[in-house]
Amino acid sequence: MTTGGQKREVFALAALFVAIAAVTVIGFAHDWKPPVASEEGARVDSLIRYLLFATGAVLVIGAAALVAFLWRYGRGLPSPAPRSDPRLERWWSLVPVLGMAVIAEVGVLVKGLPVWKRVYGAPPPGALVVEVNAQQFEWWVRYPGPDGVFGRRDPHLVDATANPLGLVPEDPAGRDDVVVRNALHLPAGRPVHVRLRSRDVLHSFSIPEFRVKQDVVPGMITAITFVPSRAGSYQIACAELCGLGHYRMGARVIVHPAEEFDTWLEGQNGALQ
Ligand SMILES: [Cu+2]
Repeated sequence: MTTGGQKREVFALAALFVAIAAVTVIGFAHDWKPPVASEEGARVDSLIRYLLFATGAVLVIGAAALVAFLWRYGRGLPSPAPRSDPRLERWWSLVPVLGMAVIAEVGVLVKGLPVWKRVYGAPPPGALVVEVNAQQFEWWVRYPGPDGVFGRRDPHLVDATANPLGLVPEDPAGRDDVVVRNALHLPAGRPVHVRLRSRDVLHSFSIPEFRVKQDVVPGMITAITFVPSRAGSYQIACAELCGLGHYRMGARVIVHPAEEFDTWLEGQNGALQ
């Protein structure tokens, strides 16, 4: 091929890389997520930002190097470089691998692990413990009531209208338990420990503003902790296809200022009272 033809190819490639880089940068610059409303969510965002910028920088540097080499050696001129140099190649395999490992590990260890510990570690003392029960196609929320103890449950006692969670009436701890359908009331600024249970199939407890998404698995309890940081009303959406009614398996999270939440909870009757 003529030198002119190759020059055009290099220009076209350079234009392609610049376009990819521009789209990437513009895509990163725009915040596609809903405004964050939990303390952990802010940290998750920070981790995502770090990984996007770090790997984005690697992409741009790599593409620029590729174009530069094409420009320098891709014009049909005899290359001054030796055809192969195993030692150099080994080094230039090792350096990017180590570089990427450092970028990833810094993200995971420095930024990721502390968030993981907050979300999946033991809840801090004073955390509000709430039970969220998923079933086709609704969410049942249970608070332990003034005694702070959840009453026992028996699957045989489940009754769709009278006793949806199968609370055992003989258990005094369960008498003051507060049960709410499709609404999760929470206080702002206080750690919340959510215990997730499913009555039937796999569901997923997802609150985009909290950056929370946790599978709800029948036969086991999954638990997460987070601190709602902003009063407001947000959507809980089931994020796991769980049947024909999956699309309508939604509920609201209502985050109250702390005192308002206490007033709300005191105003609720026990499920079995
Ligand atoms: Cu579901």
